Amino acid sequence: MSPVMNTVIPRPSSVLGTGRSFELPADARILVQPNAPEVAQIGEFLAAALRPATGLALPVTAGAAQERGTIHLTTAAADPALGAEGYELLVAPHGVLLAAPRPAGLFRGVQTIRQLLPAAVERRTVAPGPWTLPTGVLRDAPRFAWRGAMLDVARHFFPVADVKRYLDLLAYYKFNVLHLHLTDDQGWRIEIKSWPRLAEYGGSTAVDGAPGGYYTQEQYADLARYAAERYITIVPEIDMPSHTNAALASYALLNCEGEAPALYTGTAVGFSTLCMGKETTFRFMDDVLGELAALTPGPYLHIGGDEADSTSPEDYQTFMRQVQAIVQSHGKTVVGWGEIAQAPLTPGTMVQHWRQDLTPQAAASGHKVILSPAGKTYLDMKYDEATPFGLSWAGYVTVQDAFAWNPGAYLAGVGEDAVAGVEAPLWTETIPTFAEAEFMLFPRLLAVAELGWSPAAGRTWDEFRSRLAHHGPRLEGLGVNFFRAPEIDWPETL
Ligand code: TNX
Repeated sequence: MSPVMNTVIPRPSSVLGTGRSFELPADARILVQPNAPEVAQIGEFLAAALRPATGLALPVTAGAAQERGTIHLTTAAADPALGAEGYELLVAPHGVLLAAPRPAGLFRGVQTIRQLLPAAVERRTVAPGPWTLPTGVLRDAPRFAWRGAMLDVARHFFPVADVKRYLDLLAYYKFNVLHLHLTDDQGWRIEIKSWPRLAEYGGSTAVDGAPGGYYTQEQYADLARYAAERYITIVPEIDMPSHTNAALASYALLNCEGEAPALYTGTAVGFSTLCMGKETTFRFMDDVLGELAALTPGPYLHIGGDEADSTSPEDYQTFMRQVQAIVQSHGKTVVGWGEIAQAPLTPGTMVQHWRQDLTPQAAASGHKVILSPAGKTYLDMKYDEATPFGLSWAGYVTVQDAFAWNPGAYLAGVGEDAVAGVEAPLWTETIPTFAEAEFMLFPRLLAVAELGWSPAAGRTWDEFRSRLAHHGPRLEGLGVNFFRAPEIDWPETL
């Protein structure tokens, strides 16, 4: 059977198969543009991905011209119209050329190369070849600039190794944002040097007595670096003014009454609030957001703002006015949940829609929107009544539900131009470890990847469904604990 080019997820903008194949020879090399350390690093990433299963040495060497039997990576002479993350891939019977105007585009193209090889290439031990790619020409660039996933590390804590694994999997499907929900009533997960009890005490708990934990600043910086090597931006969230019981429990002086509540391990929402009548609250916000801004190479700080049911409307306005000024003073852009659209927004502030809210009004005054509608993108929702964990307040979310909607025409009055992109949150009240997380994320996350990256034109559920089936063995090779959704005709296992 001659290999085909149209199994890639997310679906590339254009693919022209030419019906032959290129087989990696025993002495295959990865050829990188000379004097371009970033390109060489991407070449090393590709080699490291392919070596374990292929058993090939795959040396990475510098070279400006194409050579037989190589995969050639270059930013020279690539079409600038491909943009910040686009790339062009030419697979000929004698070798591969990957060209992109920017290194990020090469990194995205490298994921396509991986996906064009047999699924067994994702195994971590030597597998039988031959290691062939289908020949053809592929031109590709993303539809949206923000292709995100959110992990709630507050309700249950996920150690650094889990987050790195998640970053690896996100990279494979061309995501470029990982939003970390770092704080909530049940736990504070980031070390703040000026307020050490937040992590030490406020981070000691999780839902239902599960182990707590937090990231030291060194660990967080390491995660940000690991993400950057995958061209993924980490967007850290400090959820305020509600969802703050862990902070309020850690410092009595943050409470209006001067008394600290107990730590909380339940799953109710909306009961806690920062005290807007206290100067200390604003010093706290400035210290926390200042340290976080200094640790964060990306341009965004997420300030939460959701479900502030115990904050008066006047206090909520005060909070929003102050928090936007503070974030701006630290050189970052504010992102907040849809509720923030109830308050006056500073130019540049982005709104993350998750349920019925005033997002359309914010969009009308020029604010960019991130779409996370719960009934489509909340991957903590059960697939169906038989799903062993997860919630169902927004309904069941099948793979087809996650796939079959158009972000550019989802909210009345929020057109394609107002949409920064899509993001799939995983809230973890019922998700104790990353194995359960994988089960909820996969395969629905692949539908989100497709919505964020691929053109809407020509999109059909039937076509996606058959392409998704090819990813069963890939996810298996990657060791992912995925849900064998009955909607998909999964092929024989690896
Ligand atoms: C709503 S979405 C919340 C979270 C919960 C989630 C559970 C949002 C901004 N707030 O606090 O974890 O529902 O699905």
